[in-house]
Amino acid sequence: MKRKLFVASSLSVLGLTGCGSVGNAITEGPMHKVLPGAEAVSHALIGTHGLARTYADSEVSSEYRIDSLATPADSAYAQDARNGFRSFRLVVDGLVDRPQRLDINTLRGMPLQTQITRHDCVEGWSVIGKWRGVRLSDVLARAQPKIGARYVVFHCLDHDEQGTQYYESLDLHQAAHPQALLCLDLNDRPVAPDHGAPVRLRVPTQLGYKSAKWVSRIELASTYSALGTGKGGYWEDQGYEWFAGI
Ligand SMILES: Nc1nc2c(c(=O)[nH]1)N[C@H]1C(S)=C(S)[C@@H](COP(=O)(O)O)O[C@H]1N2
Ligand SMILES: [Mo]
Repeated sequence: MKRKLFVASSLSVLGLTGCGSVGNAITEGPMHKVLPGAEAVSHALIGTHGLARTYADSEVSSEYRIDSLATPADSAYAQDARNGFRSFRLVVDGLVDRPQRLDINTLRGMPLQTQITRHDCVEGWSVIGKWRGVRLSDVLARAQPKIGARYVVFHCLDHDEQGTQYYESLDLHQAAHPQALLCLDLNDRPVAPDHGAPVRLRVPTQLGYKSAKWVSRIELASTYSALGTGKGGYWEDQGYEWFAGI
């Protein structure tokens, strides 16, 4: 993703062009007033809780490509990785009634979901992986978001060459999706450092850049405008669409 920016907005509707009549109904119908553009089309086609397709074990890709900023290289991360991330705590804070600091054992003790889904990078490649993790909604429920919370912001451990940290965000509605998982395992092994260990988000209903790796803090917020340049994510700040539904 260090290369050129593709036009994410057109990509996110590309997969839907076979359903022109639905698209027209949306742009002309009453839903158009509720949800703008691609988001309206995607919600109409898959429903607000529409599920991403799942695959068989035999369809899992033999190699899972890597696409991100560099894996955290600091000695604390490397040492914790060697120790099974014993010191790691996933912080959940912001507009919540019960801030959380969850260690890996606590996360593994929660109900684990397994899903074999396809990861679609905005640059045009896809891989199928078997992911296991806890539902994002289960983690949020423990923290009890306050009334004013609208967004779920993922703060990550990696940063670019300028020192800018990767971050992403979903709204609470997207975060409640049953396939939005905080993943601990990929293909029956703990997620490798290069794929975002120890905890990485998977949102199979949206383009790959929404699936934040190396998540260390989940912040509930009323807005994301104070972060970065205010667009809701590292790549969004550089021109990608905040809504990346596929
Ligand atoms: N923290 C963080 N998360 C990230 C990225 C990143 O650079 N940093 N890249 C995104 C992009 S563009 C893609 S396609 C996927 C790639 O995940 P993978 O490297 O596990 O295949 O991670 C996403 N999540
Ligand atoms: Mo990507």
